[in-house]
Amino acid sequence: MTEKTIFKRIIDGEIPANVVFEDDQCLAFHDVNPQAPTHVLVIPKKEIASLEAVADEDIPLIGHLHRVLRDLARQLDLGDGYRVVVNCGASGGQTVDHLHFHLLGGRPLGWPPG
Ligand code: DGP
Repeated sequence: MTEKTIFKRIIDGEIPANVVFEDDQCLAFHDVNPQAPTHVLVIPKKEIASLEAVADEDIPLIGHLHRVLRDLARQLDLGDGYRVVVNCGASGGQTVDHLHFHLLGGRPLGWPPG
């Protein structure tokens, strides 16, 4: 059996996280290493390794996650603008093999990213 990812351990309540939202499909919590004044991660409770691993049956879930991201941006007062980032694969900067969406805001965000 493969080892649980750190995010699966957070979902299972084995390690703590600063949770800002939870429902039956997803969990949102503050990133431990914030890159902006607001940096929240939104993750599906379903174990999906990366964007590459998203199946057709997951499309409604992905839509739901984006509605949660939009609603969290409003709740967290990111009305000036924000960024949603998915790092995919090693060269894409992905370090945790559980699909996650970064919600970043609270400062001007430069472009292009590094
Ligand atoms: P990525 O590089 O896209 O795979 O982003 C993984 C993010 O997860 C990174 O910004 C740091 C964050 N992270 C890693 N471990 C933990 C943890 O145990 N708790 C929390 N809250 N965030 C974590």
